[in-house]
Amino acid sequence: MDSKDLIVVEDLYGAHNYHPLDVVIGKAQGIWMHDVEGRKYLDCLSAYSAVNQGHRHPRIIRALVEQSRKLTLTSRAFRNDQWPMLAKEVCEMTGYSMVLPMNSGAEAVETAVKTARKWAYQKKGVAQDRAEIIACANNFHGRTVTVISFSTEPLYRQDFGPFTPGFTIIPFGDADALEKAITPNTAAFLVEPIQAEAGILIPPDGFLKKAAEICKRNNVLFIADEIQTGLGRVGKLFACEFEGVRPDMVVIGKSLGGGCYPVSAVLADREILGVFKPGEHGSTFGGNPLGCAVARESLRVIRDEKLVENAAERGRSFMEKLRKVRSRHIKEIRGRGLLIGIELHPEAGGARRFCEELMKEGLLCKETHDNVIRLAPPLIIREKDLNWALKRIKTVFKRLA
Ligand code: IF1
Repeated sequence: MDSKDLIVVEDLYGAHNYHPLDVVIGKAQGIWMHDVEGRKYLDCLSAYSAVNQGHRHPRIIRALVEQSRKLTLTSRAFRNDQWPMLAKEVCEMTGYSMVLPMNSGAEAVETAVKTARKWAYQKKGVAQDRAEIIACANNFHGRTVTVISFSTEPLYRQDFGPFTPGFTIIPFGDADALEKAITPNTAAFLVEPIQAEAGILIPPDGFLKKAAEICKRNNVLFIADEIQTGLGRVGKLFACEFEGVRPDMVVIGKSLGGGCYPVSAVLADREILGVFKPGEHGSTFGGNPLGCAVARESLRVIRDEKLVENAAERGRSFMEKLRKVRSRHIKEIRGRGLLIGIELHPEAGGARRFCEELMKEGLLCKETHDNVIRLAPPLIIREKDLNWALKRIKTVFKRLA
């Protein structure tokens, strides 16, 4: 079937909870994707950072295939030989002493919420069912009912109530507001160190550090959602490192699965993740040997190929070059590492039409929040491919001038 037919079939049978660009990808390798007609595109989204190692990384695919020939799933009713090794390796790489594995990002965020609540009752002495968690306006942490209960985006909440209570919202980047929002019942502060969905928003300098200090002073857990920013995307292993902050709990996902298998996790020290006793939490596929083998190799690729360093260097030079693009439509270029946003003036007519033009030039990008073009290629990208992308971006800005 060609693209046209596949789009008709998808729209007929598939629920319409997305509005994708009309490009139908049939295969991909590295930074390149090919549609079913054979047209080639540079992937500038990386499946929202899930494909940081590039599409079908040979080592990750080998780990997937080899593990699938031996053992794929036992459930956690029995032990398997991959989970212990992933647990050890992810802790050694990140400096935490415990890890709890899940599958999707939203599930891992739910796990962090459950952990924080349990910790509040068992360790902090909060009265039953009184624990509060503070989150930020314009957050994105996933789509489950509890997670959208603290979303501030009406689109994500409309007709999905009733919602889970126990969440307070403060403006992103406002440390004073955090301090004021804390009560004796506050269990945790949950934050994305860079708000990606909200338009690649970087908090004011010093906010994360101040927030972490406020949390420490008030015996409140500082939880970083690094699902999108973590594992190298922003040019550090974790975005919190920009301010020297070590969160009490870190949530990771996306590229932990190397772009081929969903793996997420919550990282923390023993005083915190140690609150779980057998039977209190879990997931059929969480910690499964296939996912763990993939995650182990995905982490090794990040380390061996120096993807964190590459994201930092390529990101710096790409952002510099983007800042030289002259267009009356561009309001600001911002980002860290290879998580970059081009914010357009409202008069530009929205980022979507730019993404559609970029697609015609062979660049697949996704707008975020109407006026921001998000650029987030796989972290394996080389300078010459970014130059190729830059040329296409210039062409489109000239065309839509
Ligand atoms: C979709 C956004 C990106 C995340 C953070 C948790 C999750 C995500 C910081 C949940 C997921 C995705 C999911 C994707 C769109 C996307 C997204 F624009 F919606 F916000 F990346 F920027 N925390 N982000 O970014 O992880 O349960 O999806 O595995 O289509 O909803 P998940």
